[in-house]
Amino acid sequence: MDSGVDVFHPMFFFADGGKYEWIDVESDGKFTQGIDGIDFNGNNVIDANEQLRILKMRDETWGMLGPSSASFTIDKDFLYLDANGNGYRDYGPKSGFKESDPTYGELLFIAIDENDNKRLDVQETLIALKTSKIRAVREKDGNIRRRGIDLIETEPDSVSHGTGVAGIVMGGHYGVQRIHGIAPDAEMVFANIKYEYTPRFVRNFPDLINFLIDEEVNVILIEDGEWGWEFMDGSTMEEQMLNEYVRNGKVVIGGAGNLAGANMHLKDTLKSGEKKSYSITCPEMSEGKINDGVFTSFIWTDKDNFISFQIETPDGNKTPLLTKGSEIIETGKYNIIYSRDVSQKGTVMFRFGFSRSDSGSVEGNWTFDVTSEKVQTINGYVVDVSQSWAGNSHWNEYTTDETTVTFPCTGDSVIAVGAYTVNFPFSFDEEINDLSYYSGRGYNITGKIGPEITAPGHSTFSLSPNNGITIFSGTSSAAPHVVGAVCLLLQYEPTLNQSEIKEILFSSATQDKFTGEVPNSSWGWGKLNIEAALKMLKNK
Ligand SMILES: [Ca+2]
Ligand SMILES: [Ca+2]
Ligand SMILES: [Ca+2]
Ligand SMILES: [Ca+2]
Repeated sequence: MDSGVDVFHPMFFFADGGKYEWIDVESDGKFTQGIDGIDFNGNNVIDANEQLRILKMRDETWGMLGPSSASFTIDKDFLYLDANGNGYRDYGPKSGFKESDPTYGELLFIAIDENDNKRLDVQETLIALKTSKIRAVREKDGNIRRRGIDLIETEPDSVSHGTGVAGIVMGGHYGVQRIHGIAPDAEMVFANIKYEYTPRFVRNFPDLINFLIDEEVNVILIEDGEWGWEFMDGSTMEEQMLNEYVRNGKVVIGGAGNLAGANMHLKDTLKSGEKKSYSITCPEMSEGKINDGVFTSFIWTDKDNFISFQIETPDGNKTPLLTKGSEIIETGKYNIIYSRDVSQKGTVMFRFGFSRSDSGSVEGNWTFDVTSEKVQTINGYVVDVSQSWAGNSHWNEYTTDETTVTFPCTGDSVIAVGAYTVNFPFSFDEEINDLSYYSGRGYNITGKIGPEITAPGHSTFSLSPNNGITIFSGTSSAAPHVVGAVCLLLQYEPTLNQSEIKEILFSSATQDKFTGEVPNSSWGWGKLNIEAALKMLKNK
């Protein structure tokens, strides 16, 4: 469940198109593009439509993977048959390719570096790619594209997030690329998220979940995290649908969210009758958008406690005391929507949305005077139009990283994955192998531990649309590492259910000086250790 996928990325085709020898036409002992090729018609000549050229991967890693060269990099780039001799790779329906065409364009090859000298030698084999690893895509408007029918027509991944996630799960080919996915033999089905303007930003979850269940996928990976206007207690219809799916023997995994470290969550314990003030500061512009919608919610566990709220707008006007019900009220130039709701699990959410009738920015300080009837711990969340993890609009008091695992990873059956830092730290004071500062923490409001396992999340590398290799970070990167690991376990033993998989993953996870004693609410049961997990399964 994500933004979509680039169905044309070479890393998303299986190497099932057969083995080929290539001919070194000028006998210079090396691959020469546009001259060397494959003698398909057996006439002992490389004809004009038999020449191979290099499809360079577009390196967006700022040199983190080393310098790029213009020549063929055998553990990164692909070769293609330049069948029309125009010097570039034609692909897709616009160039006349059809669903039945392998690799949906001019034929792609990987080169097998048998002697491991990082170059393509004359006697070394090429393997043609053929079949897409993508079985189906449900597009944002509900249209379903299927491999073998019309997958070639799939809408592009304009956000590029899903392509990055897919690369970590199943991109590439064993023993070929330096950077490839965890489970290259896996297939994926995509349910493309449609984003909305106000929380919940993803409203088509039930449709997406139902589609994936109908497709009988083994593992659902949820790539969305929301915190505004959510009960955060696993009570929603969507989370219960996932419970049902797991009860049927399947697996659900999601990124714990990147909400820590950005002051978008506060936690405080109110005394009986005590009035406390909390405030948010909202910028005029939030990540390039006019900040014309800011959303806050307070949640607590005692539904019989009627906590009251009075809000002071940035221009100094105050609302009446609000304790229950729901309404849209005008206060000066601002519109305030509020409601008090109780979840099926008894969690109370008092939510607010701030906007202006002239659609202007709600910039400035908003203050909440909060009075509780009883002793009560409350959690406050804020999110704005940017829908961003960066904390553009943020709390000024009582902020904490606790209870920052986001919906729908708050679901009882979702394995929430935290992120730790590998390769390159985010900042100078962040240590390799330590928890990424933004990785969502527990405990959840229900007492669930929060993240249950952690995996590499920062800085990791994956794919981007249009033949890209890119930096891809966050719990969004950590979670597909765990999905890939689960795919490998299922490849070995297809009958494993979620509780069996959890037992293997959690008991094989690495504990070190960074994780400390496990389980804990930052790391769960520790760091994903795929090798140990597979060995544990094999030795069972
Ligand atoms: Ca040559
Ligand atoms: Ca020929
Ligand atoms: Ca061409
Ligand atoms: Ca070689």
